[in-house]
Amino acid sequence: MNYQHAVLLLVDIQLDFMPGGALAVEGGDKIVEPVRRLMESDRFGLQIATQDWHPAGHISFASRHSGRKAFESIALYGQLQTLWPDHCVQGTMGAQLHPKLPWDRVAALVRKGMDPQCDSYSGFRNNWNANGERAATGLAGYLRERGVREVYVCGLARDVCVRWTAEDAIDAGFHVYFLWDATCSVNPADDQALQQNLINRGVILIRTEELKGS
Ligand code: VGL
Ligand code: ZN
Repeated sequence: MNYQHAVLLLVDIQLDFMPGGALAVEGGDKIVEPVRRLMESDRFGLQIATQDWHPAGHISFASRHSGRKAFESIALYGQLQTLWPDHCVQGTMGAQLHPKLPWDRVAALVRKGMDPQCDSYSGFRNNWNANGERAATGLAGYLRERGVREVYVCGLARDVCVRWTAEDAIDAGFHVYFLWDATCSVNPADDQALQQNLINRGVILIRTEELKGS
């Protein structure tokens, strides 16, 4: 085992974020092969997945806000909220984890975005609620109790849920590695700025082929 105190955190690798899905990330399916290799390598002492899992009519859906279109932003609880197409609705096909990946290897699944009134991008904390707080999911404590010190993030979308997860992991005190080629952006035009932001936050950007034993 190369990375004993490390978790591979698999963020939102779900059909709705794949080409043809409700909130398709262009080229999102290109991550499936590198992610499969990571999952099957047995390099990580622990593998954990997140799953975006919204109730129908979720606050983040443009369809909930009359006169609004998907990808517009509104003010919500004093913060900017992007409005999304309906996606990852609990129990639907689009919410399913990608069927070509070996999910049996995952020790726990963190479902997020279940609060009808609050969005949740990160696996560690919800977005801000009406009280101006970001509720913890318990993942940081879970990982600490398991002896994890390093968090390796991959999945979709690079510039939304993977980014927020990486930044929260930094804030929770973990060493964070961002597996760049095992992620893909909703908005690739902003990738350079995203790289700089992540580096400034202390996130280490790496490619999957740079991992030991690959
Ligand atoms: C995501 C937008 C809305 C993601 C989830 O997984 O990146 N993006 N919900
Ligand atoms: Zn969502």
